[in-house]
Amino acid sequence: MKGSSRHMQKNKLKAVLATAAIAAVAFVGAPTQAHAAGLKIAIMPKAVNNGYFTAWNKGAQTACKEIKATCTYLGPTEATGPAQVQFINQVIQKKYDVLVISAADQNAIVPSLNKAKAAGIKIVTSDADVATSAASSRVVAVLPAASARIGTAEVDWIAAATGGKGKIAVLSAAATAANQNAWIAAMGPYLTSKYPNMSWVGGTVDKSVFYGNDDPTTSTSQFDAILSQYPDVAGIIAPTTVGVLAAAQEKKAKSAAVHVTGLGLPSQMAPYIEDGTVEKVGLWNPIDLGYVAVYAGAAAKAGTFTGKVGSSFKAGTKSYSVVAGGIAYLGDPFTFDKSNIATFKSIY
Ligand code: RAM
Repeated sequence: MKGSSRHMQKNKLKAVLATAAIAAVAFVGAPTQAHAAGLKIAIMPKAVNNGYFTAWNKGAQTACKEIKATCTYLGPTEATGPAQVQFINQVIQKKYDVLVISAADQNAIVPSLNKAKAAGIKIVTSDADVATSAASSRVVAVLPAASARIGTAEVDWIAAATGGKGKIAVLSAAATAANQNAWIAAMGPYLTSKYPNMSWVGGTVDKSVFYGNDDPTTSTSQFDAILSQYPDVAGIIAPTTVGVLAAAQEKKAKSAAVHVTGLGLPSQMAPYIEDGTVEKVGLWNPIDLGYVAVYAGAAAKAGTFTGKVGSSFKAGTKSYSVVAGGIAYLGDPFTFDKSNIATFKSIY
């Protein structure tokens, strides 16, 4: 009786997750708002050679088709601000109408964004924002979820893996990225207050962060650096799809005892979740994130969306409102483990 009701519950959960996964892409549907056709929109990732941004661009391109815009995916192969600046200059020269950008560096790109803004280009940051002090350089930031939700969730995942014990390190992207930095800032006090038997390898969270710069080779060598500097490390949180993949691969190659979690693409992490190298990772749907960001930019160009706190825009069937800081949020991340990875790995 117990067993069969558990089985039913499991099936029910599977059905709910499958529906959630489909719902996550389902609102990529018919346009709900009139936009001028023929807009020229630039979609700029931190770096083009990152699978996360390939998915983000997929959603962006879907939105572009729906609103009959011409969208170009362009950006550097190295996730740095100076490398992005060269591409922002091209966007200005080629007179784009809208720039959707994930900021590799929260400060270094701001002067170029201000030039673009002065040229009449509507700028939407998406995924990674500029510094709070530079918020006026963009119309709105379309971000996955509140930073505290993302950062604290990752601490809960590593606590579940380590049994709530031991020393933890962070394998991040670039030191200049606002998104990772905000998530890491939220991890620090949460781990200390919620998990008395866990601590940071360096004493505090900021002394426990290693930067892999969203580069697979650097991420792998930084993973190794954590293990050699802190041989008793119990868990590594990698709040970057590039970092968590490198960590899983290197953990497996070295048969390292350390637990690994973070923000991973289910399609990339599936083999490591299926073979038990990694218990659980999480992520929002990057396809939806890119989709929503394009709609925000097009509405701003059409003059139907100001980006002011309380203003809103539509993307597909949903409406998004701007909250404090000039931010519109997508929603909480999903988590992926052995129970649902098969469903999610085929989506993104
Ligand atoms: C990497 C990038 C991106 C981040 C994801 C989780 O792909 O750093 O900005 O949002 O990880």
